[in-house]
Amino acid sequence: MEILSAGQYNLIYNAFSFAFATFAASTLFFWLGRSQVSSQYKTALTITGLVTFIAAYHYFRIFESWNEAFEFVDGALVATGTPFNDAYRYVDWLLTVPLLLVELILVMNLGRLETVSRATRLGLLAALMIALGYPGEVATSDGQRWLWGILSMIPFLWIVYELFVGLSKSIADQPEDARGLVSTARWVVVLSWAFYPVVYFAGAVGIEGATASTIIQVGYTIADIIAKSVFGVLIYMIAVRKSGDVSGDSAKAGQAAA
Ligand SMILES: *C/C=C(C)/C=C/C=C(C)/C=C/C1=C(C)CCCC1(C)C
Repeated sequence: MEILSAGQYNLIYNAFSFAFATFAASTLFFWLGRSQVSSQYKTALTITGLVTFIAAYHYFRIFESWNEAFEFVDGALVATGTPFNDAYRYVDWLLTVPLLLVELILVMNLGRLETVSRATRLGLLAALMIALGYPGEVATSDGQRWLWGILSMIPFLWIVYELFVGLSKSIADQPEDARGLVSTARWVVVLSWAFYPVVYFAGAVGIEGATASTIIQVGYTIADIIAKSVFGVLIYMIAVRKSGDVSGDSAKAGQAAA
């Protein structure tokens, strides 16, 4: 990696440190929050905390790797020769991205069959999207980056389609006071996720250098915080609201009986 200015280096260093603290604190919040929701939503919060736990671990490793890749010698930043390990990100995504979709499905409290089929389909699509993106991320030619990136866009667009078309009836069936939050959660997924391919393809149109590295590292970090912690808070709010929402549950039971 080309040498960054001390300011750029510190900005990235602080972003990684901030993300680690955010994910660690989020994990505690989500797991302790399980006691605030009724039993059918506890698994959703367990998984929400698992996602931020996995992310906290990886940001700790990313932070350490960043620390080892550079050092200051007489006030000047130099590379130590130990390469910065960017693969932690993809390993993290491979685990957390399917789980994020499972969170959303679980908190919607759909029927058992629908939960299993939607969570499986969305989870597999998400894993496929990340697995297809990786060869392009580490490729040395722009052509390869384009090829794998476009292949990865197919499951991505399929997920967006599932969230807006496949889930729209289930969202309409949510209790009225939770419907808006569920719809917001879906938008947070789509908008925060859309940021990743933008950053990725910026690397395929020749944006390079220290400024690009700074944008990519800080940009992915901000997107991760929104996609995992901010989204998690929405999942938590939906679970709390639906737990207190006796009328919503009985309306649902009424529908099932009819
Ligand atoms: C917590 C981490 C999250 C939510 C990561 C999400 C990552 C993506 C939505 C990545 C998508 C990509 C494409 C759609 C095409 C180019 C390659 C990727 C992997 C950057």
